[in-house]
Amino acid sequence: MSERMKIFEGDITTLEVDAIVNAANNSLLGGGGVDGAIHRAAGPQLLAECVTLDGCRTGEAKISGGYDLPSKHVIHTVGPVWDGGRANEDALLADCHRNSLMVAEENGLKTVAFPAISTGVFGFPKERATRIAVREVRAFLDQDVGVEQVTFVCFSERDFDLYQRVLGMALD
Ligand code: AR6
Repeated sequence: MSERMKIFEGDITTLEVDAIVNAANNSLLGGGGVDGAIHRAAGPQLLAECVTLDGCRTGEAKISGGYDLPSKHVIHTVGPVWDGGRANEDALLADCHRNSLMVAEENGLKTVAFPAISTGVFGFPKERATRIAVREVRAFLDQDVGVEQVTFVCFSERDFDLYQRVLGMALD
């Protein structure tokens, strides 16, 4: 299992995988954070395709091409905005991971990379989000699916250490 879940510290737009997941917003028309970085690196054709996708509900996921990115596809998901834990945030964040992986599976993709969805602008507590992300990815991979490898992309050393700790516990 440890070979099927990896941690990478750095910029998700540099990864050569079948799909990188975007932490988008309901419009799917771009934004700041990792969403902005993905649109910049993919080029204007990504936005042109996103316009045709008709938005995305929180917790759901939609796929597009990767255009100028080294990854073949982008799977856009919309994480919950943290509201103190009173607004079903945990379940919605779990849905983001599960639905992104289901979209990958439906499209025959084998390698997928996730950023730490909702933990930037949307304010989800990092450790809580990391535990949910790892639990959902692990449960999905345990079903013996076509997706072979999932990379958790950490944008700081601190996030990398957190993922290492949570993954270590998950694998005990
Ligand atoms: N590669 C990997 N991770 C990154 C990168 C990158 N290039 N850039 C940032 N991160 P955020 P959210 C990390 O705010 O909280 C946008 O405006 C970052 O350090 O990008 O889901 C959307 O349009 C953090 O750990 O996403 C939405 O409106 C993580 O990515 C809103 O922000 C997520 O931070 C979504 O907010």
